[in-house]
Amino acid sequence: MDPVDPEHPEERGAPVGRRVFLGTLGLGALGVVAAPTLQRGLEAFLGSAADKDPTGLTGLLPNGGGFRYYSVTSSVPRKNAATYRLTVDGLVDRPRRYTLADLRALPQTRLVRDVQCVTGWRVPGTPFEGVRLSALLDAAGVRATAGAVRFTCFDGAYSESLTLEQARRPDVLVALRMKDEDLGHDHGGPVRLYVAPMYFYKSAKWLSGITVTEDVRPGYWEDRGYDVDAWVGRSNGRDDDPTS
Ligand SMILES: Nc1nc2c(c(=O)[nH]1)N[C@H]1C(S)=C(S)[C@@H](COP(=O)(O)O)O[C@H]1N2
Ligand SMILES: [Mo]
Repeated sequence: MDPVDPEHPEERGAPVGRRVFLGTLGLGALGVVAAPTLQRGLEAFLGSAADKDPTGLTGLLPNGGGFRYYSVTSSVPRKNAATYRLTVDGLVDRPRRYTLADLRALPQTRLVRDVQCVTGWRVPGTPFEGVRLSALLDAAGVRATAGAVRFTCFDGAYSESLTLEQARRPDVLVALRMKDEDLGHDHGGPVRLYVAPMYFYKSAKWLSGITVTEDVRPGYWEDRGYDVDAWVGRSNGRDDDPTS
């Protein structure tokens, strides 16, 4: 069987393309040695190459922090402080709509934990900062019949969910910053979910909706086989060290 990254099913059945790709990558790595000033361009190349690397080998190269840039859609609209909105609705007494300025004005929590993707890559000690999801839920007034939270994204495709108990953990953030900088577009900015104790697919990028529901509704990847309860080291048949 091909070692296909399940997050990039479009690579399936293209083994020749992969060999060609790895050959190209080898030349790129030589370029770093020969001409360090090309590093920036190489990082940009590796950033996009990692998206298409089903072998995971790009993760071993100096590509600026070990993150991969994932999106299940081919393009995502850009949102900024003027255009971004986050809605909180569903089984709540006080539905709300937040601007970026609204979110920035709320108390911020900073956490430093490892990031672990279910496909294997891990990034040590990454600061995330934002508003505790529990604070937004409390502000909305969750009704007694509620049991879960569903997250939707302005890419128009991705979704995630948590039980209410998971959502209320203090290490679950509506994140505005990563690595002590405002969250950039590629990493899901201006606002993404950050679920520290779970595999990174739980941390929905380009977050636009928080809907309180009765039951957990499986998210995008969960519909395609990932575990709904995504604790790092205790799900998806993996034994990684916990992240939180
Ligand atoms: N909207 C959206 N959120 C997403 C994804 C995605 O494709 N779209 N991928 C998930 C997966 S599988 C991972 S590993 C992380 C990747 O985050 P990064 O691109 O900032 O490294 O985002 C998660 N959140
Ligand atoms: Mo992932």
